[in-house]
Amino acid sequence: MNTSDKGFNTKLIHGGDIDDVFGSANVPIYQTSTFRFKNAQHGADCFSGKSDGYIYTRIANPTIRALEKSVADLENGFDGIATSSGMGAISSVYMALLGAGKHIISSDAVYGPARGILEQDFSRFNVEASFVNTSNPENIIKAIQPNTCVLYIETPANPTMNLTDIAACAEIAKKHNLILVVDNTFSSPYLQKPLDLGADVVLHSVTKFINGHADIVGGIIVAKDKKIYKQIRHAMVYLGCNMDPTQAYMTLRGLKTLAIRMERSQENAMKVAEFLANHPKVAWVKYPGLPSHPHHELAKKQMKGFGAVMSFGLKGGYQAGEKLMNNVHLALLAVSLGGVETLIQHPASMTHAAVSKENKLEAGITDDLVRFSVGIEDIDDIINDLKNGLDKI
Ligand code: LCS
Repeated sequence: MNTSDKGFNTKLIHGGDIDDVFGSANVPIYQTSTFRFKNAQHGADCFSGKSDGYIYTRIANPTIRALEKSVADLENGFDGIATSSGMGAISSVYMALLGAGKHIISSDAVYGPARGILEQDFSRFNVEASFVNTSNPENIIKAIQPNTCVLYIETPANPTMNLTDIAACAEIAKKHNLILVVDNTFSSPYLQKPLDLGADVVLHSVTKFINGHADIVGGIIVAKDKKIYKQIRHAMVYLGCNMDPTQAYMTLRGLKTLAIRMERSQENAMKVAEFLANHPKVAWVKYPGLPSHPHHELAKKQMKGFGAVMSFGLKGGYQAGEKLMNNVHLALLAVSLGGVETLIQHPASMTHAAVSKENKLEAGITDDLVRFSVGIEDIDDIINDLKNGLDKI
């Protein structure tokens, strides 16, 4: 079904439909590496582009295409490119858009390896990178060089929960001829649509909210126009970080409930944030839904809701945080986020361990920062779990 004129929930349920031979209600898993050609001419036509038949799963596969088209429709983009992981999406975008002698400006607070791959790997190919606090657009303008070609932002950012004004970045990018890439993992297309705000490329770790069930790792990229889409697809296919058909099937299944999961988890998150903010042992809470968040007004402007992730610090610093993490039982002490289950972790020693101490502090990833991703369990149980953990400190 063509769902381009339908509502968000209808797109979630029917966006992945394909016209398969047996009329199955769900997209089948085409678990095949290769596809038979009708004859030699058909094979040649598939390779030359005269026919759009499938060739080989690293290049394209019907189950994966269903997910790609579905998410592209949700993000209002030209087309999508599914990848083996969120880092596969980021690497493909960097490989496609950067080159020797080029410069990229990135938010300083981004998922650790998204920064690490620029500092440790792309730097070896003479790609320059500047990491700035993109919450203040002035910092971006100051960092622009004649060779800058990409502006990469993550909003809300992992794990500081800082927001960046996407429309303001789009204006800067347009003026200075930069490609604006937005990591939309923390919001999902349900809460935020970067392409509508002027971004050129949006990407996700679908491991998080899009799949939502902590049972696969995956990524996706959606480009606004055909030229950039083709550039990134080429890089993904040549790097070989394609998604697997079963991963795509699992993601399509999780995607169907994205809106209702997000609604429930952000409703819980608001209550958790208020509970923490009023707790005597808590020093600070950063959740875009709290009026105390420095970018609360921006959150109201560019997001449809405040999401389900927050960071906080305890008055007893890291030691108190460590005690809390060891004394919660419903919240799993685990990295990742955006699933139906509540998770707690310590970014400075876990997800962002590879970022240097100096860079962590500059980006606001302090040692006391605990990250909390709120699931869809009963709110009383989540709060009681935190309450019991805090009582042990
Ligand atoms: N972008 C963001 C914002 C992320 O949080 C992550 C992973 C990625 C990209 C990379 O995606 P992946 O390759 O893992 O699918 N964030 C993680 C986290 O905070 N804990 O574990 C992984």
